[in-house]
Formats: sequence, structure tokens, C-alpha cells
Amino acid sequence: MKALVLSGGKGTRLRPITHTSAKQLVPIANKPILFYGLEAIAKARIVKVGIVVGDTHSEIKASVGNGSAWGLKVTYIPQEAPLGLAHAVKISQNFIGRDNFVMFLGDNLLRDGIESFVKDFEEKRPNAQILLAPVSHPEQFGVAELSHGKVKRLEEKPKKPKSNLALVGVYMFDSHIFEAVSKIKPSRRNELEITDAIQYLIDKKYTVTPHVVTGWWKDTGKLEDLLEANRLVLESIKPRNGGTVDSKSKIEGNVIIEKNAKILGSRIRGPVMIGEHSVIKNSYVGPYTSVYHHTTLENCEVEHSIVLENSRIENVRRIESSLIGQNATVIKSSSQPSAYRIMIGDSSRVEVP
Ligand code: TTP
Repeated sequence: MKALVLSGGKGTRLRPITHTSAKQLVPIANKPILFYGLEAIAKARIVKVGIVVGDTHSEIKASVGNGSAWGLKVTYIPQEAPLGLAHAVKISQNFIGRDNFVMFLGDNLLRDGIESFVKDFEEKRPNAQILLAPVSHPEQFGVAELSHGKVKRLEEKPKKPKSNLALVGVYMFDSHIFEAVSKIKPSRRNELEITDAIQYLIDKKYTVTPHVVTGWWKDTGKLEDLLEANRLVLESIKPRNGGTVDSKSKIEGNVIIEKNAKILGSRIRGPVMIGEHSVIKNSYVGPYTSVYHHTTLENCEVEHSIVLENSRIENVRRIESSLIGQNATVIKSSSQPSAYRIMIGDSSRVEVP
């Protein structure tokens, strides 16, 4: 058994973050999203992992290396352009060989990992197995129609969904998938779609079985979902203090303060994570906030947000439901005339009161 992790893609829904960095490396509770997937794969006792990479290959390689940190053996598979999930499978045929494999979308997060999913596949031995989750708005997802314990049909964002079971970003295949990905044609958005490849298997009478997730699952492809994933992971943290908290500060609820972080004259209301070497001064950090390393917050209030490394927020009344990128500065200026002075990346979004 091997694993294929998809870490290329365009990431249009997370611009401008994805103009400069890989969305799979955005930290959720101060750990890159991709690492949760690699941990889940290692826990399912899979060792050989292929990571499909695109423009952000050097950043992914720099963070994951050869995978030995997780006991994995990682091979990188360059994809010349994000031509679809099924295209990523197609270019990985040499790496997979004749093995069965689990395909994991590098921006997906599963609370309960993939052990039972892999076990189910090994017991039933179908040609493909898809992971499904009940959702309240199936019309926004790829939806599976089931019949007699098998998958009968897949529909992408159907107007009239036949079930409430959405496709989660984890799949298992035997080598028949390579026949499917070589036969299908690009879709209207000019991608080789994995749903078309799986539908091909169904149409050719190969066995495709469903497996419904236990625990939550999150696709972190857009901001609201990243914040929700951060919320879900922070819900279960255990408090820890590896930094310093001065006597004027107040820590409430579950808060992790990492090595060499300093909390000065501030109130931190958990669940919150403050990363290494970050300084929180005369500020309030509210629930569901993750502050990554080497960041400074001074005279400000931040809640329900993710702040990345080396950023600075100063003298700003209140920031909520936001994602602040690496090396970013948000400050109040006293220069005249009083106005918003902004330099933001392409496709950014700023909401002001
Ligand atoms: P998506 O989030 O479906 O696609 P995307 O990354 O292009 O993002 P957007 O829709 O916002 O433009 O991709 C799911 C995962 O698969 C993600 O980790 C990126 C990866 N991927 C590839 O590696 N190669 C591809 O060709 C595609 C489409 C995605």
C-alpha cells in the first residue's frame, strides 16, 4: 500500500496567500495542514508516500524533506500544471506501480485519520473506495448516490442531490484507476476530474464502495473553512506554557504558549495558541485564535483569526475572523490626513467598519 498526497493546485480561493506560498502549509493550530495528513498516513502504517507538487514545490520540500520526521519515505512528483486530480493520478503511475494506494488531498483535515478507511478497503477489496461525509448543503459538493452498499453514481454540485453524502478528499484505488484516468476527457474547466474517473470505473462494472467518515472533516480550500478547521482543532488542545507570562497578564481557558513566547500585560482567552518567540503586549487575544511564531501583537484585540509568522499588529482596535499572512504589518497610523493607507496583494480582501 502506498499513499499519494496532492499538494499542487492553483489555490485561487485562497489568494493572495497562494500567490506567494503553498496553501497546504498554512498552519492550523500552529501546524501546517499538510502535516496532519502525513501523520494520518503514518498512523495507518503506510510508509511510501508520493507528494504531487506544483509551483510551490520548493516550499513543500523544505518543510517535509524526505519524510523521516514521520517515519515516511517521500518521493516528490512534479505536476507541470494543475490539470486536475485525475491528472495528478495519471502522472503518478510510475511511482505507484501495481500497488493499491490511498489518495489524500493535501488541504483536507480529518479528525479521526484514515486507519478505519484503509482497513475497510483491505477487508472488502473493492477496486475503489470513496470517503463520504453527511453535509447540510450537498448541492455545493460532489455527491454520491448509493445502492446496495455500492456507489451507483457521482454528481458534481447537483441541483437536486440524490443523497446528503459528499465526497471527502480521500480515496483508495487499485491499479484500475490508471485505465480510467487514461480514458476520460478534460471537463469544461479543462481538468481531468477524479469524479469522472470514478464514474468510469462504475460504468465499467468495477466495484466502488463507500465509507462514511466518523468525526469531522474539513476541506480548507477557502478562508471560512480554514478558520473553522482552526476552531475545531483548538477545541481539543490541552493548556501548556513554555514561555513567560508577566504578573499583569491573565490567561483564561485552554491556552498553549510555546517556547520563548512572551505575554505582557495582556488577556488571553482560550482556546488560543501563541507560537514560539511571539510577543503579546497590552493586548487581548480571544477564542479560536492561532498566532504563529515570531509575531508581535501590541495594543490590539484579535479574535477568531490566524496570524502567520513574522507579522506585526499594533494599535489596532479589533481584528476578527481574519487571516494575516507572513511578514504582514497592520498598524494604526497617526499621520495626517487620517485615512486608510493600504498596500495589499492582488485578489486580497479588506473589510473596514
Ligand atoms: P482543489 O482545492 O480542488 O484545487 P486548487 O488547489 O486548484 O484550488 P482552487 O479551487 O481554490 O483554485 O485541490 C485539492 C488539493 O489537490 C489541493 O491540495 C491542491 C491539489 N491539486 C493538485 O495537486 N493538482 C491539481 O491539478 C489540482 C486541481 C489540485
